[in-house]
Amino acid sequence: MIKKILENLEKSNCSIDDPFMQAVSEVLNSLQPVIENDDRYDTYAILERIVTADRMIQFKVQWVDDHNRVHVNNGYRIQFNNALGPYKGGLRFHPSVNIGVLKFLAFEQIFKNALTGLPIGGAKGGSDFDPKGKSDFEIMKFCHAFMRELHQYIGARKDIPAGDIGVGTKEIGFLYGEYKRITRDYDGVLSGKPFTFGGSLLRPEATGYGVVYFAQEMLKQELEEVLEDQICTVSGAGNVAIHTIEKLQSIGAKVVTCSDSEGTIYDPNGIDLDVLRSLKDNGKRLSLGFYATKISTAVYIHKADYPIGGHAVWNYPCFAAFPCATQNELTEIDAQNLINNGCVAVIEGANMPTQPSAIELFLSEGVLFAPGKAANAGGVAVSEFEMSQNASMEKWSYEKVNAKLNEIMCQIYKRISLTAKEYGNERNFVIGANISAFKRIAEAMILEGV
Ligand code: NDP
Ligand code: 2IT
Repeated sequence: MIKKILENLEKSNCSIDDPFMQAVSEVLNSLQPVIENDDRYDTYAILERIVTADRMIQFKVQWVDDHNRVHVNNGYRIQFNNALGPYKGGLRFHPSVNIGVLKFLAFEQIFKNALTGLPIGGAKGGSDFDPKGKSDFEIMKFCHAFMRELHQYIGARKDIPAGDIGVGTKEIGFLYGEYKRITRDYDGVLSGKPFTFGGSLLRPEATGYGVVYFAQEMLKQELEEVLEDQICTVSGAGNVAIHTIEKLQSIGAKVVTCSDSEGTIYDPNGIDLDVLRSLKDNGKRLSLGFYATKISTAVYIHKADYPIGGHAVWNYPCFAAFPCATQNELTEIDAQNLINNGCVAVIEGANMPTQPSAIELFLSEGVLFAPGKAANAGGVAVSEFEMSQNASMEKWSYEKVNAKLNEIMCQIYKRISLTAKEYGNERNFVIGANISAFKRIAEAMILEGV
């Protein structure tokens, strides 16, 4: 049955190297032991329905730059599945954005959101707009134009967008400002808002901090290990990477790498966060090359100077690796390098950063592998806390949000490790995450009827 669904999908509109097909194949191939034991999944055509988006909205975004030139971009919102709660998921602004990328992200989001145990469905959206090199006014004008279309499809109990690549607190502020101007509603329809008008404390940090809380729990339970005094490698230099590095450093780990789309920094003394932030924080997009001009012990490796098929960021000895940049950034060659260099755990901060053959290698070599849909769910979890605070007009303390975030990440680890064991695949957290999320979503779809 699984093979047939994948073939049909391929025939209908997806090529095999489409990231959506990659994400769907991984999930469906995990589900064999579940579907063969419960006829209801077949009766209710759950697999066919779960791989089909409820709706895919595409719109034109027209805006004017600082030199009065007119631009047109594509805008999208994919509302994939709302069986467990209102559609929920981020917006990505990056030139590589297209339907295939957003479908994979929206599909993954359904499963991630289910793993949190919170009442949220899955969605994703964004645009092929490139924020790089744009002034704040241009970004504002683009965000306003984007929201002029998007506002008609979203709602605080319907679909609640948030940030992702290229969309942080600043962009969410511009988007929310326009939403309020158009609708006169102050209902918190976006999460990740600036704190002064409805944002939650800790939302900017939540994904990265949650990744580290997940890693701590997994290492404690599986290996009786801690991250303190351990060498870690991190890729990326954006929101998720910076807060992963910050939390790792605060618990005494030494992070020796970070990267962006142009190259990698290796700093044997540990990444200097102040310098990194001066280049990358809050939407700044200066080259990581400047880091090496400020810190004499650091080395900058431009991607053109590294052999094709791998990435310099994964070629250093480490105890644990945290891919936090983008999809498919960690190849089989990178995985082999990590294993050769003694890495015992890989925890995904980004969405689907590890290529399928690299995951297989980690699993076969006994490297603990935490998939993004489990390990990076802290961001969307705190988004849901923000929705709760907005609905009740409350403001929660930092301590309360942090404690709840930690608790959710530990629960996710527990849920997926128990499920992996229950289905005879101990320590296979890919199978554990996919099965445990699927059962929850499928149950709701069955109970809600067709
Ligand atoms: P940011 O835009 O803040 O940072 C993205 C980082 O990834 C930048 O360092 C960027 O480098 C790098 N990057 C982007 N595209 C590429 C590429 N094609 N090749 C190499 N590097 C690239 O985004 P986030 O930190 O928010 O997101 C990072 C990852 O985490 C994404 O996979 C996202 O989906 C995922 N995620 C984000 C959450 C959030 O709350 N923000 C929640 C859960 C997951 P450069 O500046 O050079 O483009
Ligand atoms: O991939 C993700 O989980 C996000 N970009 C955050 C989604 C959210 O709604 O906070």
